[in-house]
Amino acid sequence: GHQPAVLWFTGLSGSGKSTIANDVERQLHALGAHTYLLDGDNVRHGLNRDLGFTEADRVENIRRVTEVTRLMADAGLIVLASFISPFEAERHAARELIGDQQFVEIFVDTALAVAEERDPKGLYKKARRGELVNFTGIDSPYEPPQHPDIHIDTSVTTTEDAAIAIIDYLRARGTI
Ligand code: GGZ
Repeated sequence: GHQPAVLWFTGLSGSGKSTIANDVERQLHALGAHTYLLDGDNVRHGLNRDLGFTEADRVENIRRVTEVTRLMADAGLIVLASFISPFEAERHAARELIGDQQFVEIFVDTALAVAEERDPKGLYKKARRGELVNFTGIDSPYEPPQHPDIHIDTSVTTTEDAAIAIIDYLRARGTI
């Protein structure tokens, strides 16, 4: 059987973390694993609708998400969490709560210039114009993980290869 786990994707807006997480989830399903993917789309419109993008609100966003991932892992799921999660302290707290055994930190490492060039929602453009404040990478910090379990350099790794590397890692760890 599969072991519960929390796959924690961190990276800039536009880094590709949700695309990779979706691909990993699809492959996990194909292997018969029970999964749930948490991201800004299904959390910030519901559970965390009271939160914005100040430092304090991001801290609280990640704190609540961390608690939810723990509940879901306790229920036996392989949880995929895809959030910018810009601060080292909250990612560390997530690892502490979930436990090293189940927590997998995946750094989707994309240069700011590349994420900004993609800009699928035009948010970077708005941030540069000053129409959106506290935007990660522009006027809000991103602290890169120093020791992620998996480091994906998107300048040399495709989405497909990244997903395969993550699946291989989970096999080697005995999660799947
Ligand atoms: C960063 C923002 C902001 C600001 C709206 N800064 O690329 P997206 O659009 O679809 O994903 C981003 C998402 C980030 O939410 P998270 O919950 O992952 O952030 S955090 O972990 O820091 O709490 C982006 C959109 O929300 N978005 N305003 N100011 N991203």
